[in-house]
Amino acid sequence: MPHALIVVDMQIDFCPGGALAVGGGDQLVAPINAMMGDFDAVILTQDWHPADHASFAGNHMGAEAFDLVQMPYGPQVLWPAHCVIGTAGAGFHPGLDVTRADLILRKGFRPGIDSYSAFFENDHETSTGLAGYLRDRDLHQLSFVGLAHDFCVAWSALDAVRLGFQARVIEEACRAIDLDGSLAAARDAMRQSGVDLV
Ligand code: VGL
Ligand code: ZN
Repeated sequence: MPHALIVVDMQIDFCPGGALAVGGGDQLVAPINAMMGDFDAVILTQDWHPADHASFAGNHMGAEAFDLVQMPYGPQVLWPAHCVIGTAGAGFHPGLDVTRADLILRKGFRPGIDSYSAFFENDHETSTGLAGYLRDRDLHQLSFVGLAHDFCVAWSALDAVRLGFQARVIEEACRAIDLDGSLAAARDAMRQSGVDLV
């Protein structure tokens, strides 16, 4: 079965020195580049937010980064401003081999709603269009790597199995933010949903 590698959010702002740095994020560049040739397709996702995005703590009076708030679509962690459209931090890590990507999928560009998953925005309803793209290309087997393990990687893998794809997460090629046990919770949820953790 055709097999796609989905490389999640390997961007400057999620690497050490970036606005929302994930520890060790830059260490994934070489192993991810090395595995790209093993797949029938490579897809990169790119977190891509307008400056007035609702997930940014600075856009909420009195809020601080990493506070949890209720949005019309459910709970939302507030983040430091990151991956702002057109800024250097929104770019891919300069070492990432972007030449191999068939598709670059941007997400999180609507001001009022965040999008961790590559498939749906955080209301779990608004589609990014990725499922249709993968189905049209018969890419039913998906491997996920990148940042962050416990947010965008996990939410993407969970949606993938919910949509009927076969999904696995290559854990040594992921790094987590790990807020209040979020990595353990995400791994439990993935295991229970039938995501293969390898
Ligand atoms: C991510 C928080 C906010 C991620 C993106 O890529 O996991 N996390 N935006
Ligand atoms: Zn984001």
